[in-house]
Amino acid sequence: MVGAEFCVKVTMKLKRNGMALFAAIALNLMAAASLAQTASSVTAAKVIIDTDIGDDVDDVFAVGLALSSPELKVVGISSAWGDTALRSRMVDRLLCETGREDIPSLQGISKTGTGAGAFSQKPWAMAGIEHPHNDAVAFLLDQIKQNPGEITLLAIGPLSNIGAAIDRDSETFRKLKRVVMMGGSIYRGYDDGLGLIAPAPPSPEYNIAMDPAAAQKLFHSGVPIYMMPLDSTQLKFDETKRALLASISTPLTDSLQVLTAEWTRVTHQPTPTMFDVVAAAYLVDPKACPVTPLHIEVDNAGSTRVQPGLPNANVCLQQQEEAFFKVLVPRLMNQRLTGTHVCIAPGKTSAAP
Ligand SMILES: [Ca+2]
Repeated sequence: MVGAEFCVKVTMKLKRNGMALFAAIALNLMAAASLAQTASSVTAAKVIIDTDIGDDVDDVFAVGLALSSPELKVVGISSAWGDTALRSRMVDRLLCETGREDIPSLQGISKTGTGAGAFSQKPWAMAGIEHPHNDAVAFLLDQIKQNPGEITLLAIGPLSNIGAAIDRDSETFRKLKRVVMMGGSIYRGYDDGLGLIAPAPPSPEYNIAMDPAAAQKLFHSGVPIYMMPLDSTQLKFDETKRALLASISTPLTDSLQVLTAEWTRVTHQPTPTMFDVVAAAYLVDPKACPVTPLHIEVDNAGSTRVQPGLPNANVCLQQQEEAFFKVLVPRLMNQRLTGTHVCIAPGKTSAAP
């Protein structure tokens, strides 16, 4: 049974009778056993996540998926763009809630620009405990030096930290194994994501358009790029899936629910779009978004166009709804990540101001 079908059928059963709950739990446990087997039989891929977590809500789903996937070893999480101090504080709280404070949380460059998104999940982030953070760009370059050819960079925000790393030490940056990124718009722009109207024509995509100069440096860096553009990432975490997520309570699923609610309060949208999560899912299972080699050029306005020339990016052009949710949903439902202590600063709450 495929992911979307699985969600619909499980939810319908839950509505019909309680016995089906046990069937759903049994299915989850079987999948969990399968995941554990996978983890023990392969070496986890080393990943650094560079994220503008806190604006749109897809970043925290992407980080949550990475933390829930035994196929990945998250080496560090760096904050990108805008208020990177608060973003790192939000990462700290997420790592505390999920019992993964062994993962370093790094602060990136605090650049901003016209059209930048609002920090919708500020109340949850502000309630976290303040810690000092080391420099994200130095950490990235150090990790590449220590693990040449082994580190995958999952880039799910504007690319300022990446541009700075290339400026600081392009030779070391080239020793990344690859960059897997959400970004760009090849044949499809932002649309309703439902396929009910004709796809919108391509337009500058946020992660590229906030810092086109940094994107240009990345696409000319020589590092293998795996690119998930708007063409393949406008998948909806719809009401059925939200209901399924709400049927269990773990620190991660509770956090995802509150953060989605905070995002909804600011944006007046009920349904998250899984932009960044598709890039994370590709890391777990490439079938979640198969790629095509293309030569991509980034212009100064942030458009990403196919041009003649040797391929410099592997691009996923067609979204794979069933394969994607089959990666995401079981992992979120099966994880039992749990911290061991309070993650909210004394006297603080996550209440909106
Ligand atoms: Ca993002």
